Amino acid sequence: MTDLMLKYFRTKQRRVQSEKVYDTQCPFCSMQCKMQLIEQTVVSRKVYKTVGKDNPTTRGRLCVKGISAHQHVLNNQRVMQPLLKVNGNFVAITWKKALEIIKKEFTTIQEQKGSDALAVYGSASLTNEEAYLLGKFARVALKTKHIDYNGRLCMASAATGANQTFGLDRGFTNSLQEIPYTRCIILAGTNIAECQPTIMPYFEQAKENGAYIIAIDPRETKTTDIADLHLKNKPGTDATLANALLKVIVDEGLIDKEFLRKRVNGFTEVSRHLAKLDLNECVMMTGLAKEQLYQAAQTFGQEDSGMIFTARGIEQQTNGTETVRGFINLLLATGKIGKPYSGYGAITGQGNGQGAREHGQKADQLPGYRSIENKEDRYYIAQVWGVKEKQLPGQGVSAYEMFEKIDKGTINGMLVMCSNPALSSPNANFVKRSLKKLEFLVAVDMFISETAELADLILPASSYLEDQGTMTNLEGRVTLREASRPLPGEVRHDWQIICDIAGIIGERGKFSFHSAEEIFEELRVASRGGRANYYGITYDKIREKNGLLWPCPDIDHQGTKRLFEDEFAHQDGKASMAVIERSPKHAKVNLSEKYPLFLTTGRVMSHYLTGEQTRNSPSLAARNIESYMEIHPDTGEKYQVKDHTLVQIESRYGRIVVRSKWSKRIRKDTVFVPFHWGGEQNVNRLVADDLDPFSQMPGFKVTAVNTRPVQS
Ligand SMILES: Nc1nc2c(c(=O)[nH]1)N[C@H]1C(S)=C(S)[C@@H](COP(=O)(O)OP(=O)(O)OC[C@H]3O[C@@H](n4cnc5c(=O)[nH]c(N)nc54)[C@H](O)[C@@H]3O)O[C@H]1N2
Ligand SMILES: Nc1nc2c(c(=O)[nH]1)N[C@H]1C(S)=C(S)[C@@H](COP(=O)(O)OP(=O)(O)OC[C@H]3O[C@@H](n4cnc5c(=O)[nH]c(N)nc54)[C@H](O)[C@@H]3O)O[C@H]1N2
Ligand code: SF4
Ligand SMILES: [Mo]
Repeated sequence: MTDLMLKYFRTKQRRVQSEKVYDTQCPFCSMQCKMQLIEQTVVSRKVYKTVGKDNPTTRGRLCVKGISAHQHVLNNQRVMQPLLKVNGNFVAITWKKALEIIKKEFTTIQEQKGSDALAVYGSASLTNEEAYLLGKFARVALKTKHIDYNGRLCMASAATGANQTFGLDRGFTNSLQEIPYTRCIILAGTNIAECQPTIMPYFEQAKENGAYIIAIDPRETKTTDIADLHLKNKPGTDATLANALLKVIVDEGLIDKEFLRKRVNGFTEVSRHLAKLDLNECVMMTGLAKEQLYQAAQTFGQEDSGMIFTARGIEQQTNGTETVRGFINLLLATGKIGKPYSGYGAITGQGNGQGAREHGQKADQLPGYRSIENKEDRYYIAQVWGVKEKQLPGQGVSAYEMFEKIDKGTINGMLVMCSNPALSSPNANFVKRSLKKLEFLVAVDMFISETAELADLILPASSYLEDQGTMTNLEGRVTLREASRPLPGEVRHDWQIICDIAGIIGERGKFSFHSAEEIFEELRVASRGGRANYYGITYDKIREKNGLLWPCPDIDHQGTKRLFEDEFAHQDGKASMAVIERSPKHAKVNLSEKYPLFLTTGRVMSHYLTGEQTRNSPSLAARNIESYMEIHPDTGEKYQVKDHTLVQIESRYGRIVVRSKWSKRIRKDTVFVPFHWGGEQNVNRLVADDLDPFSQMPGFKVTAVNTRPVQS
């Protein structure tokens, strides 16, 4: 909204008795749209409105989720005090009592079972300061190696793929401003129109400027609608597709030999591998026509510039890392990276999906994208934290693997902060059973989520309206969420809660922060010299520059808009091309007589992740009140599934019941179910527990299932 419009909006409100305006950023996706909550008293009644605020990324735009975000925060379902489970019911207790209970339970577990018997489960919806502090808390206060977070279910394959190929992962190698000027765009497994709606104008401008857009998705979506060419492939066949495209590019002589020679390792092995590849077999596996493969490969290869964007569609696969690398291979082979209007972008998901993967809440990671296995990195961080290198624990296990450890009895207590794994994890029935096995579970949340419901203790956390901190958006821009609304009830900030718990278990000295900015000052130093270097970024500088793209190594540095212009981040400065030969673990996604359909999962515009927030937002809940299964009418007929009826979907792992929705926009061998609902509608009860061997990403995007009408 422009200043003029705002003025008009305000003067129109003649009956307004008082008004407060709070600046903040949207609590949902990685666009991190800047916004204001306008709180007015009108005839003694409070009314609220959210409006967009200008900024370099989203120019004041908001989508429907952002506009309605305040509704869940102001909802009376919000948890306002610490809640203790007593005889199966939650009762309100004081913070003092809550912290004493934590001290007693944590200490007992660790005395009896050792430090690693406690685990921490974090989130990429936390601010950088909180994500950083949670990693420090696990290693320094709890002294456990077990910390991981929900980003493992999100962009772990993209991060691992980029790290392996480039030696660095910043999501986008270029800034958003370059998108309108590129000549060819591949959108692989991303539904930006519903998932990052305010990014769309960049792509629409590119289209107006003549860019050719190729979308890869087993379904037609609002995103594929803008494409010139839609490759409607079989789910889980994207690695094969990337290989096939590269083969055509090589066969047609569309490679950039000079670039490959100077800047890339591994092309010889890749081309040898491609020579063995049978295009007809790729056609059969992907379910696409050969002409479509040629059209896509030739256009991408021939254009002067090009960009590839990937998201969860190709990444949430048991070969997600290799698939990402397969698509990056296309950029390397054609020399379309490190140049204007050419590059790669993993379209990160959560609000701080990028930043929260850089500062140490991953099992194998220390702040600044450092490695917990690297001696030098350990020494540096130990010195920043004021501990001995030997005292830092080693590498723990990934998010889902923590539940396996609980099941086996080697993890006995857990702190879950800002995540709802009972609903969002694969093989959700098992995860729920594991959570129930814990001797002590603390959930830090705003609502009694399906995970919090299983907790012994719930701690009330602050929201995007109250909690100040930095969030790194999808282009790698570090932004400052200025949130200043007073804390309601007994609610505390996540960072305060971390400090409070550290304090009560005897580590107050290393966790004596009084503001988010103080934590950021320590984070800056901890990230200094690391790959994700934030040292040159300060709150004042973010305010002045409207955000800065990392790396920003010193105070005079202005941030880095485009990566890899001269060299990649591997030691020899070269990118590393990968031979992609492993096919997804088809053992469990192979269709069979019993499970004849592919199930894929994803999102709808009006809901966010496990829906805890958006289902508590009346305007959003009303748009989609329940889950559904998208199915092609012909497939529906085949399995006696009529439109708009209750159906059962079954996999080797479980069963759910949702309503059918006929659509000609999906492949006939595939059904789609969003994952924003719990209980009987939780699609993750069906998803297998196989993980990508490099990123430990589950295969959310392909499961073999059957479906039938629910008998009444
Ligand atoms: N409205 C809304 N927006 C969100 C979110 C939300 O929950 N709701 N979540 C945020 C988060 S955390 C994330 S990670 C992002 C996710 O953003 P996206 O990754 O764009 O979202 P998804 O719907 O999970 O998947 C994208 C597309 O992948 C397709 N797909 C499924 N299987 C395959 C496959 O095998 N191959 C290919 N090529 N495509 C496939 C799906 O049909 C879907 O259209 O969105 C963020 N924004
Ligand atoms: N089948 C299937 N499953 C998936 C996916 C898929 O595509 N398909 N996608 C995966 C992806 S990409 C993601 S990112 C994960 C997300 O999975 P989750 O992290 O489990 O999902 P959220 O709904 O974000 O959970 C956040 C919880 O924290 C609470 N919360 C919100 N803000 C705050 C805060 O500031 N502080 C605290 N303490 N609590 C807060 C919310 O109320 C909610 O209960 O799901 C994954 N699961
Ligand atoms: S959900 Fe994403 S696009 Fe929509 S307002 Fe929020 S940050 Fe912006
Ligand atoms: Mo995500």
